[in-house]
Amino acid sequence: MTDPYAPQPQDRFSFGLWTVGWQGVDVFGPATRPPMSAERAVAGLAEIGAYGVNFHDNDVYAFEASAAEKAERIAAFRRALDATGLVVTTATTNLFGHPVFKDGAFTANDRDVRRFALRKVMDNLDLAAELGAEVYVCWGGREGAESGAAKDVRVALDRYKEAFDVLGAYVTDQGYGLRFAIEPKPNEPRGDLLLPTVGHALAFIGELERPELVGVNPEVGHEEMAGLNYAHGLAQALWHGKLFHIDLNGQHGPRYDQDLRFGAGDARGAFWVADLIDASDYAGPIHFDFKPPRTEDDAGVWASARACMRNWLILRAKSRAFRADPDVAEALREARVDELARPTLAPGETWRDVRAASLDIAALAARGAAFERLDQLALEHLYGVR
Ligand SMILES: [Mn+2]
Repeated sequence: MTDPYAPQPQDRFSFGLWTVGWQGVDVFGPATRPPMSAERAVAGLAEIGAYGVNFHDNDVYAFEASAAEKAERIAAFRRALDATGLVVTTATTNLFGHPVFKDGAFTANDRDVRRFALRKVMDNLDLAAELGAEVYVCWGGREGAESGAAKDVRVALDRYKEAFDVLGAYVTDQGYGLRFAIEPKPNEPRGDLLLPTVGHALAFIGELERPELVGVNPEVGHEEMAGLNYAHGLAQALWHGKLFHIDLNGQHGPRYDQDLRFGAGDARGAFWVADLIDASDYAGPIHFDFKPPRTEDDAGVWASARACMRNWLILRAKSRAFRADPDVAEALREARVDELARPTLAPGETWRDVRAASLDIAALAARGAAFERLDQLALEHLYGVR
């Protein structure tokens, strides 16, 4: 029997090179695993059934690499991509690791740092375009502050906008088909980060010179660190036509960024994410941005990467079974979920008709919403008893 939860190319699963390549360095201790080259990450991801990869410039070559070393590392990465058929779906820039970025990149108070950051992004946009990436993720890793007077947030947002305007001009002038996806995060590594949630990022995008080039890349853990409902954030991004990419992982509420494998955090939340994305017109990769815990050896790294894809396929199957269940169809009707799609005013009506209509408020107030039965059906599918 074929495994229904085996990844297929049409599932478009992708991983950041830094996920399986994470050495387990945290604030309390050094690496627990040896470095992993980009070509080994690509080969391993192809072996477990991934479709594509995302990379930071410095996942492929070191920050300090000479021109010759950089060329050699990029060539090895390319050979691995060619040998495995893995696609570069996405790329991004490391604007947070090196000490030069300790006060941020696009919003560092130091103007020279901001100019260096833009140059670093443009260098990697060239490589991203060459390798066929369609989306360029921008996580403002250290764009933020720990103290009030150190950062004038309104001025920092001027500089943040300026950076996206310059980069938008760059990809347009170069004729690249790349679009940017801002990845919000509320805090960590800075005390407070700029563009902390999907909503902040969507509002910011509306102020840019080329808003059509910029969308969002919401991450499960980042929204849940802010106590928010990730599926709701995705839904609003879809509503705005701005869901350019997704970063799937797991998190247990407001605490440090756990980057657990997808499905290992809030399982109920993950079910609704699979349900939403499966029924949406989102056409980007199903991308995982997680960290195999520091406890794991190499075998554990690949076990957790495989599990991300498997959990997605399991939850997607459960969501499809939920949607196909006749009891669910009846419960949805009872809960009047379809009625929400009906405009509040009928064609030709105006506010005058609304004001004139007589309503039985007491009867409306007494009417139950019938949501509990519906939600219990979802839980029973999730718990595997239906
Ligand atoms: Mn994270």
